[in-house]
Amino acid sequence: MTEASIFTRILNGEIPGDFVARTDRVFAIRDINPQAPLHVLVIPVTEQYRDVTELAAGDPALMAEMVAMAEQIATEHADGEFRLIFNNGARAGQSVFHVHAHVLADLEEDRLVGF
Ligand code: DGP
Repeated sequence: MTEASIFTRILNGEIPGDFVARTDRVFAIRDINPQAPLHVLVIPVTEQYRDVTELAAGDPALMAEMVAMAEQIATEHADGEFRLIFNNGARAGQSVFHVHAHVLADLEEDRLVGF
């Protein structure tokens, strides 16, 4: 058996996490290294999809649930507008291969490029 991802370990309570939303299929935690005033990771409970390419092909409805959760979080914690970023592959900055979306909000206009 492969080792559980860091996000699964957070979900299971083995590692602390700052949860901001949760359904039976998707959960959201604050990023440990925030790049914006609001920086949350939206993550499917299943870790069967490594990246957004696999997720979109395997379960587009789950991807839509992630987008809906991102919108809900941006509305509750910011002004409702947000960036949604999937790093897809190590050379694109992906370090955790349990698919997740970065939700960035409360952005300053001069910091829109670079992450
Ligand atoms: P990526 O580089 O796109 O795979 O994003 C992984 C993100 O996960 C990165 O922004 C930092 C975050 N991260 C890594 N370890 C932890 C952790 O233990 N707790 C939390 N909250 N976030 C973590």
